Amino acid sequence: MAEIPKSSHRRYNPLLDEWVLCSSHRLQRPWQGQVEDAVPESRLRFDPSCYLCPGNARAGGQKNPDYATTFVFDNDFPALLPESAAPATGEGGLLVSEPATGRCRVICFSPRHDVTLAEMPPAEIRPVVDTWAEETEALGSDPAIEYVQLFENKGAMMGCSNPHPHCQVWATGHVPLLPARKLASQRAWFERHGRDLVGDYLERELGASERIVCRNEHWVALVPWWAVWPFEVMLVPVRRVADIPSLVGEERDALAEILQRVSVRYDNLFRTSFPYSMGFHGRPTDGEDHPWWRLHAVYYPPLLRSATVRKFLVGFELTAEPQRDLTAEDAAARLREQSETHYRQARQT
Ligand code: H2U
Repeated sequence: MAEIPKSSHRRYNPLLDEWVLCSSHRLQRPWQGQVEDAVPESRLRFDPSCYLCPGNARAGGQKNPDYATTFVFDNDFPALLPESAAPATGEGGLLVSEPATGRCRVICFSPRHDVTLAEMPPAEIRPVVDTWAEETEALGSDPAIEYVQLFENKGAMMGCSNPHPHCQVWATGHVPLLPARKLASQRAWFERHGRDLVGDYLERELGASERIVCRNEHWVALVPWWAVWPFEVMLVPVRRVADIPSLVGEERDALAEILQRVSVRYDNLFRTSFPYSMGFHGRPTDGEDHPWWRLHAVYYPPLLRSATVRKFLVGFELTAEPQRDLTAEDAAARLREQSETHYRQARQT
């Protein structure tokens, strides 16, 4: 078990080849939290003005079907298009550019406007997992697509445009920056050790347990050693699979379950609908097996001390390297002690 230093130190992220400065001595007590009931959010089951609710019109004039579980559509304002007329430039290594192509889709998790993953039973989240698998498979099978990124922006604080539960899929003709770094790290580790990096990391974490938040038979939720965001969480499958489509039925059920449990713990922490950006990192869709790759999900939530007090990545973080005061171990302990009954439900009963 690695000793946890009490004085300032840096921790290494072997997946992104990055460092984070940890100033644990700055906190007299590990917890300066404050719990408050945030202003109640709008709880309309159906919102006639929502462009994601069943039967409503979207910006392009298209009408959503009367869907009952998940609903997927091509983003009406895609960041990437299948064709690009941009030329490749950069002779001499400066003013370098290359054309970028791809497809962008939106996935609604539920016809209901007033729920989040924290309030959906795992049986209702399972179709979301299956939709993620189908979209990854369908988009990734296009030879023009090298990588499929699934991500959820939740909460206005993270720039989410609409509380209706949804995520986005951006399928790209290139492997983007962060997955490309993870590809290089995982491949190098595998070539050196003959095992997968994330699997080796998981084994160390299970041996130590101080950064584990919760787990089930097939998935582990933990605050990574190298966490940058105060309550950053990583979801890791117990069996090495390289992507969501490779998950078998039981692993998909277990993923639905742990997604819900982590979301409830997050909401309960500050008694608010917890904002975050989360995403899945699976293998590139270039037709290779990528035996070094282990699927994982990352949550990057901005809140630090309450429903309104957030961490900013500014100053030293922006100009030099990320920094945190709260230790990953204390963050994991705080998440671990949360109930798995949602505070809204607890209040009703
Ligand atoms: P965010 O909430 O994470 O911004 O995702 C919503 C997406 O929905 C966003 O990418 C798209 C936006 O382009 N959108 C449509 O495709 N159609 C609409 O009518 C409005 C928004």
